[in-house]
Amino acid sequence: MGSVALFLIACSSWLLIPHFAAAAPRPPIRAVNLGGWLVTKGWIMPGLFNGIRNNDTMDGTQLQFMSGTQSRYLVADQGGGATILADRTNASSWETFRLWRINETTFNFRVNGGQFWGVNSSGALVATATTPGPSETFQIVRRNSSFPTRVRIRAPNGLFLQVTGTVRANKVKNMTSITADRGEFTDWSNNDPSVFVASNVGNLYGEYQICNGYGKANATQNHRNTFITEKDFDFTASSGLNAVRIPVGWLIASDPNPPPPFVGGSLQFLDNAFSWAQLSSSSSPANFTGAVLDVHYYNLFDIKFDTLTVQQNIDFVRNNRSADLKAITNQNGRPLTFVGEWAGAWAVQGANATDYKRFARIQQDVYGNATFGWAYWTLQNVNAVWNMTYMIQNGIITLKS
Ligand SMILES: *[C@@H]1O[C@H](CO)[C@@H](O)[C@H](O)[C@H]1NC(C)=O
Ligand SMILES: *[C@@H]1O[C@H](CO)[C@@H](O)[C@H](O)[C@H]1NC(C)=O
Ligand SMILES: *[C@@H]1O[C@H](CO)[C@@H](O)[C@H](O)[C@H]1NC(C)=O
Ligand SMILES: *[C@@H]1O[C@H](CO)[C@@H](O)[C@H](O)[C@H]1NC(C)=O
Ligand SMILES: *[C@@H]1O[C@H](CO)[C@@H](O)[C@H](O)[C@H]1NC(C)=O
Ligand SMILES: *[C@@H]1O[C@H](CO)[C@@H](O)[C@H](O)[C@H]1NC(C)=O
Ligand SMILES: *[C@@H]1O[C@H](CO)[C@@H](O)[C@H](O)[C@H]1NC(C)=O
Ligand SMILES: *[C@@H]1O[C@H](CO)[C@@H](O)[C@H](O)[C@H]1NC(C)=O
Ligand SMILES: *[C@@H]1O[C@H](CO)[C@@H](O)[C@H](O)[C@H]1NC(C)=O
Ligand SMILES: *[C@@H]1O[C@H](CO)[C@@H](O)[C@H](O)[C@H]1NC(C)=O
Ligand SMILES: *[C@@H]1O[C@H](CO)[C@@H](O)[C@H](O)[C@H]1NC(C)=O
Ligand SMILES: CC(=O)N[C@H]1CO[C@H](CO)[C@@H](O)[C@@H]1O
Repeated sequence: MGSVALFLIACSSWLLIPHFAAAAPRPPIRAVNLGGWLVTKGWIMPGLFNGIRNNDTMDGTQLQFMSGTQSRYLVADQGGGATILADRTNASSWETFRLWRINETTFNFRVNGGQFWGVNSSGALVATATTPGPSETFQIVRRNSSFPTRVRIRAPNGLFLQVTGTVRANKVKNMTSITADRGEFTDWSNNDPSVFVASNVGNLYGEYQICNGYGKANATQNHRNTFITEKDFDFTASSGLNAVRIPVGWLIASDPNPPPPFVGGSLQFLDNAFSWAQLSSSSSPANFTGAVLDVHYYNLFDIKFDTLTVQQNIDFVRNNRSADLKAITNQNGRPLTFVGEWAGAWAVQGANATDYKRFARIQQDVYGNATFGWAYWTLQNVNAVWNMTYMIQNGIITLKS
């Protein structure tokens, strides 16, 4: 591809590396996002989490706990700042606890109001601390791998939480407090007030979770080495794309020592990217100066798309999206407009290859009017429609014609 230029969009969290011979970058950009590479995302590459023990309780997981003896949910009374009870028939936000993961078995539990579980001096479970420390640190002990959601919770004092008192018949609310005073023995039955059934009602799978889950020694190097390689750069260039957009995340600024649990070293991979794009390290990168308006267009993530047919999706792009793009593109062409993310994905079920081709075509035509250009989301992805390599290799997206 000859020499290429690198330029940096000031104040935003991605880099664009063009694949063309001129020294200075020139719109229109026809790019693909290297999403999921330096900033990992679970849905792009779920297999990344396979090596993490207890990967169903990553940092940020939301759990609800049903007491075996009471058949009631644990609740942060008032949503937080008070005691924890075990008397709710239904679970919603006050009954949902968000994990801060210290390691595979050890967590802080954050309640809806932002406070953390702790044990007060009478031995009762409360949610009053606003920052977690050792006395807000609990362990989840699972029965075994056949019953992974049957759990006991070991308090900071080494004893297990148990429900004290019982819910009276016909009473929705009852003073069933939780105390940290149950010993090691359990038969794991519903007669043991220290046994709870945990349900997972929300997960997070991203860069933080990967780094926190694997630990610094061993977190992301392998993925960074293998997910995107020189071959991908050869492929994008030979397919007719003229740039790659690389989401980098704010923490690259503190490389090589980002705050824990993040793992440094992503700058080294950017260096690799520059050399794969045949940008020699001695060549002077051109700075792109001037604002670029970066918009993301997906026919998803809004209920209005749920019921659209193939043709309605296409018409929406042709009419509504082009009007939207026109509205943000001033007559003088400043700021430059960039459809920094789009994809062939939609809510249509059972579409055939022709439908996908038409949808990709209309988007390229409309987004081709963006004055700076566009970038597809993403180059590599386990989901075929989000995987531009797949879309190009299977003729659904065509760039050269
Ligand atoms: C967790 O890891 C196991 C294998 O160890 C895998 O089967 C499972 O899909 C992973 N779960 C997630 C959510 O990544
Ligand atoms: C601990 O919390 C329980 C339950 O809210 C409460 O009854 C008890 O008075 C508290 N103890 C202290 C010392 O605050
Ligand atoms: C719990 O949910 C059920 C079904 O969703 C509902 O019928 C019931 O009224 C709810 N109970 C309370 C106490 O909110
Ligand atoms: C998790 O952290 C706790 C508290 O620091 C520690 O006692 C425990 O050994 C750790 N467990 C693992 C598996 O690293
Ligand atoms: C889990 O415990 C139950 C009851 O003790 C037992 O039947 C089952 O085999 C155990 N499963 C594993 C994987 O250990
Ligand atoms: C973690 O490190 C061990 C030993 O170096 C290695 O075998 C393993 O593949 C690494 N795991 C990941 C996910 O990189
Ligand atoms: C790009 O910007 C940086 C910082 O603003 C400056 O030091 C550098 O000389 C610029 N490079 C070029 C090629 O203009
Ligand atoms: C597209 O724009 C037309 C005309 O402004 C409007 O009536 C229609 O509701 C829009 N379609 C969607 C799906 O928002
Ligand atoms: C694909 O589906 C469309 C309807 O969405 C239909 O009109 C067209 O004939 C189908 N094409 C092929 C090749 O099956
Ligand atoms: C691109 O913009 C031009 C000028 O506004 C307009 O005539 C044309 O229809 C647009 N093309 C598409 C596909 O939206
Ligand atoms: C993307 O698609 C290509 C072509 O089908 C495939 O080789 C590659 O493994 C896919 N990427 C991922 C991350 O699954
Ligand atoms: C507030 C309330 O209803 N408390 C009751 C909870 O259940 C215990 C045991 O049945 C009763 O003694 C409490 O009066």
